[in-house]
Amino acid sequence: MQTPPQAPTVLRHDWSRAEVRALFDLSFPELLHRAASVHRENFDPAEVQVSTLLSVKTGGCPEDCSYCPQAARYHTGVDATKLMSTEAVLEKAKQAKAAGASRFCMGAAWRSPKDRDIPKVAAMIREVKALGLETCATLGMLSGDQAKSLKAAGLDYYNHNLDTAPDFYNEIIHTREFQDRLDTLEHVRDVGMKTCCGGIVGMGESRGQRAGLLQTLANLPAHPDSVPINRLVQVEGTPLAGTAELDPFEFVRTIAVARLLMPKSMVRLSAGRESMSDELQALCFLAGANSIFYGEKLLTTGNPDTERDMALFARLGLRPMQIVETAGTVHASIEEDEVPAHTCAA
Ligand code: SAM
Ligand code: DTB
Ligand code: SF4
Repeated sequence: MQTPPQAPTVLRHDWSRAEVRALFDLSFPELLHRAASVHRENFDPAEVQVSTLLSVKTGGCPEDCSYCPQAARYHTGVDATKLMSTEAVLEKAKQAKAAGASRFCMGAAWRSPKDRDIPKVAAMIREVKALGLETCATLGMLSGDQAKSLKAAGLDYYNHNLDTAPDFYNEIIHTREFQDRLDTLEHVRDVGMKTCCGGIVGMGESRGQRAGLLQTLANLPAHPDSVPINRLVQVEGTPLAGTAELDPFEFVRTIAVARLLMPKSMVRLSAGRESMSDELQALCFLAGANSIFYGEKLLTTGNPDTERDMALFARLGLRPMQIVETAGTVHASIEEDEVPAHTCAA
């Protein structure tokens, strides 16, 4: 069977599900070749952006996300904690910076922050930013005013995932709508903050639904600046524990298609790395992943040891992306206006 021809196109926001599905259906070598080509047109393929995560408020969440160990309704052994102090967060951020991270992401197990929480998180953001780190937060749904306050505190990125395709969403989450997620992303974009938005694969969705997730992400009014692709971390006690494992090559395909659809975005090889072989991770970098979570813990579950990651970077000739500091702002070394108007294979 003939593969679809490779035609250069501009950044697109009008992908059909069939077009995205056709990319998934390419032969593995053809798909990886196209993704690797688009990757190097837009980035130095030896550079990987490195983010460290910290759970600043763990567990006790009222939502019912079927994958999540922090939902209060599942018995996962995660103890609920209060919001951490700014001092304790700052200490962790200093450690992350010393270990080589360029971005520090603060996560809270909230459906949405209460207005009274915003000044506390804003203080954390100001202090972390003063260290010269890029700042990211993931706190649940945000109102326009909350987004404005976080932006004013110096928040660079807001992480809010679509998680899965619109037509699989109701199998996974019942306590908030897909549209609620789109609304939060709009509030974040409207105040000029960068978006970090992706999803989880390996939750029992079909290939067509993986295509649907990536199609929805690429068709947002602006491509997310960072696109985390998480492989489900199965946690005992959550409804998704025991789900059939996703074929590792299908995970690599998902990374490759994300790279093709969103050529200028940082595609992050996110949760699930701890149980991946070095060879599988290398395939993900070849497929266009150029960002990772770094540090022994994600929010509540494990991540590879920093020693293992450093050894992998050395073996693959990869290096952490440096951040550039300009007046009042920090950003990764590759800026939109420095990269060529990219093309992508469709
Ligand atoms: N509570 C906030 C929210 O849901 O918007 C922010 C934190 S929440 C833990 C951030 C993201 O982590 C989720 O949207 C989901 O994509 C990811 N996540 C949570 N549990 C996961 C798991 N077991 N495996 C993979 N990704 C997971
Ligand atoms: C994202 O897409 N993945 C991260 C981050 N954004 C917040 C979270 C992964 C969480 C994995 C399960 C846990 O450690 O609790
Ligand atoms: Fe709560 Fe976020 Fe976990 Fe959903 S993903 S249960 S909103 S912490």
